[in-house]
Amino acid sequence: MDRTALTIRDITARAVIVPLERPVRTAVGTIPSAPLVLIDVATAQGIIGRAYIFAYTPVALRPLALLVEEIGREILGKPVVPVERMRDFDRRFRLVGWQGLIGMAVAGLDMAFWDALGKAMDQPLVRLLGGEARALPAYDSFGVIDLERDAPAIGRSLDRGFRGIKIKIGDGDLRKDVESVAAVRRMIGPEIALMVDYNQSLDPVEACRRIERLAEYDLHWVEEPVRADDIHGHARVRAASKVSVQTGENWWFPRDMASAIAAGASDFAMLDIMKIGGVTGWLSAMGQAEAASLPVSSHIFVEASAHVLAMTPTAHWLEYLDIAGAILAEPAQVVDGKVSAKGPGLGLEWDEKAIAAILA
Ligand code: SMN
Ligand code: MG
Repeated sequence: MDRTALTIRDITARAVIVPLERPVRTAVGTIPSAPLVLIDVATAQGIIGRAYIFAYTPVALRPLALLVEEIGREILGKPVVPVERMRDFDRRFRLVGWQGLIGMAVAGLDMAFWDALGKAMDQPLVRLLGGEARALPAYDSFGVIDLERDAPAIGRSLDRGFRGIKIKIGDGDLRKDVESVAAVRRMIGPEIALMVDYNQSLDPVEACRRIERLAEYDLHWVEEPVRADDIHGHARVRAASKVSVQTGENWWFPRDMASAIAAGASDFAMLDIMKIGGVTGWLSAMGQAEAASLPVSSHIFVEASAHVLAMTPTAHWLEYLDIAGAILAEPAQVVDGKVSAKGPGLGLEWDEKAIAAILA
């Protein structure tokens, strides 16, 4: 009997605003809490596939939830075969395009489909895909920091065994960037990897100027120094900088990644499992990264990323930035600075009591 022969019976999407341990302060704005759409794909066989997607801003939250349910209505009765459903979505949305809420909704459904298959086989998704749930080196991801306020938390990160710390910069002038980077480098010492993230806030000339000045602090990477969609600007900065360039969290589906690779935009690839097109999109993207010898790191989505990153040939770092833990029955665990995938499926079970308290 084929336990993975599942049929889509019902798709629901719930909009919630999830509290964060600390706001995500970036050079281009602050995310005080996580607007998430919780997706449940109920199958005729009784299995429920679950996933969440991140709307970034509350204004997109309800429209995104509605979009998931509208798209879901069109596929009721179809088999839970993620690759076929993605092929259909590709054709169905060719005219409107993947970028934006459509792509986010499609990726969320894809993740829920794969979750359902893992649950049907009672296996963590990584095992279903032929990998193993190995412990992945993670870095603790901070926003723009205020050392007085954040020093205790950075200390706790080191106590938890994180071997990397990321901070966001670019919210002020170069002097402020240097102050933050120098202070954190002093605090964590020379052995811990230090990453910085400009969140697309500079132009290429200013980015080169600032990176030149920051290079003495042994930065592991400088992330999104310029606009995410300026792949040639990223390539210019990369060609001029001693520090490795990281980008990719805003690549929409594997074709966007292919364009960035062709432009020589980055030394690494930071894949966001939602924007890259879910598990199906990630499987395609990881092949591109291997062919281009790009080390792959994940972007938020800790739980699902732990599965796909564990089987990525050029796996690099898992970003630990927990945006969903407050509504999960079992939030992702960090053990000695590492994260391992857990199942079955993606290992997501909702904490319905916590959700009831914050339903948008
Ligand atoms: C980031 C951006 C938006 C939301 C969460 C995190 C950031 C990162 O660019 O890389 O962590
Ligand atoms: Mg980033």
